[in-house]
Amino acid sequence: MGDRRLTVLAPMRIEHVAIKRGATSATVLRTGMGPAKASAFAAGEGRRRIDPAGPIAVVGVAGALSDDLKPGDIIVADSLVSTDGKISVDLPGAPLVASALAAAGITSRIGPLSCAHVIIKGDARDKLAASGAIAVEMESAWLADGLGATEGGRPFAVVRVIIDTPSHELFSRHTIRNFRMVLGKLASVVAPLERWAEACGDRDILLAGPRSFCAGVERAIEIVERAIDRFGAPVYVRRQIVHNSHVVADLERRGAVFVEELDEVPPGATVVLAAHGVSPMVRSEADARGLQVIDATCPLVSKVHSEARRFADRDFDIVLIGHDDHEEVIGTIGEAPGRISVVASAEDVDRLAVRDPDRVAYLTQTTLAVDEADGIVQRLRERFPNLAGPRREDICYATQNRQEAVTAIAAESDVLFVVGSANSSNSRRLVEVAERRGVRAHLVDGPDGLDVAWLEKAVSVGISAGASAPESKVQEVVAAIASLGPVTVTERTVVVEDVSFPLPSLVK
Ligand code: 0CJ
Ligand code: F3S
Repeated sequence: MGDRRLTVLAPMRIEHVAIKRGATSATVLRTGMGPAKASAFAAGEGRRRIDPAGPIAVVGVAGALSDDLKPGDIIVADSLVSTDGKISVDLPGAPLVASALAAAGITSRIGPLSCAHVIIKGDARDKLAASGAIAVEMESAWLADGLGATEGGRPFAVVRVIIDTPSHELFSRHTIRNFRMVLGKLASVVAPLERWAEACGDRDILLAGPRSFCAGVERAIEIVERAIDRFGAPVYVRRQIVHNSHVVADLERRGAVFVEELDEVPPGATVVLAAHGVSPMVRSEADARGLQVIDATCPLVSKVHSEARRFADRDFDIVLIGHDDHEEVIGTIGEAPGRISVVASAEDVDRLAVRDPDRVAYLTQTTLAVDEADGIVQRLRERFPNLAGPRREDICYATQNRQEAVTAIAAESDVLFVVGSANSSNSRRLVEVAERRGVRAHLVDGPDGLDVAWLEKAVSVGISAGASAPESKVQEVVAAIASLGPVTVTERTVVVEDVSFPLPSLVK
């Protein structure tokens, strides 16, 4: 790892001088300015002097396409498109480059770069901005194309410092002053790029299976999509349908409106209740407001609700193992208010006060760590030998399978990433399960959450995803890691899931 030297490519002489000043171990080469010189460099000196698999970073100035950016702002390209449409390069490792800059206290913006044949000025900037690009320069696409970055496996980064903006164009009176400041910034990004290059190398990626969406999450998302199709946007959803920022953002784009409480929903509108379940009080409130309710509560959560009612009817005190601020737990408590005590640890069990030690039952949140919950149940049995419980474990099949799959790859992983949002209980438990198996583990919402420092010296990388995390985000994380060098991807599937739940009649 990191045994290949970084080559930094600087287009203009003035950039080359500044960048050389910032380099410690990198080779800094001058390519010349513009597409023709960049292509000629790639075909000639570039081929001769650059290690064919070594990491390359193009560093230089760029023009901003909107006034959101100002001179001195630093851009990390996540794609390059030439204005003639002939070259298009994805750079999925941009978040890793940005993380190396961030570790050095340098803030950057990730976005698409346009690569033009001529200096872009005036109205031409607005036209290019419409393509989605945030800045424009004149070399990177041709360098990437000529040096093999388009074929994958060759680490390639583009970091540009904004020199001019639509309201402060190049060769205005601001240019000289800006140039001095910008040259300092060019020098400052080289050491972080050397750090990024340290993490470049070949890797094995182990994908835990099963991972990502469970049957309850698939169903919940489908319910919202079908409700929008059937009843038209907006369809209101109480709370996050599942605890994942990407799922929520995607459904918002399609016409879902997420609310915290039902009083934000107009009378008579359609509202979907999230997968984690609600207290009966919420259903009564929906009735009182005349709302059309579509219930996306996972059937496995509904099962825990009916167990709570069953034990409450038999006059048991109920101990619910779970996290008292979690929506699922709040919903379950609502089934038997005053009867349920929540415990999150064996120590909590010692503090419990019950009416009759022979009439105590336990239930669990569906997304707990199996090993942790087992310890708590054991302590409950020690205190209450006649403890009653559910007929079958409440921790759901999907939670158990994902934990088993993480356990299966943990021993072989130097680092393990769990894709999932920070408020996803089952995703967080996967991180803890991995850590208890002795592997460094990190929860990431997607590639933007990755830190290149975590990948230094990590040859074997395990990846899993919580039940609410889309597989597309897993693939983006894989692509980001593959931007550091060739990867071998292996799936390790401990069990094949074939669970599905029927849809509610309103959206069948
Ligand atoms: O409790 C559930 C119905 C699990 C839903 C899927 O996962 P997520 O992340 O939305 O929820 P947790 O925070 O409960 O894991
Ligand atoms: Fe249901 Fe378990 Fe998924 S409770 S929503 S199947 S994580």
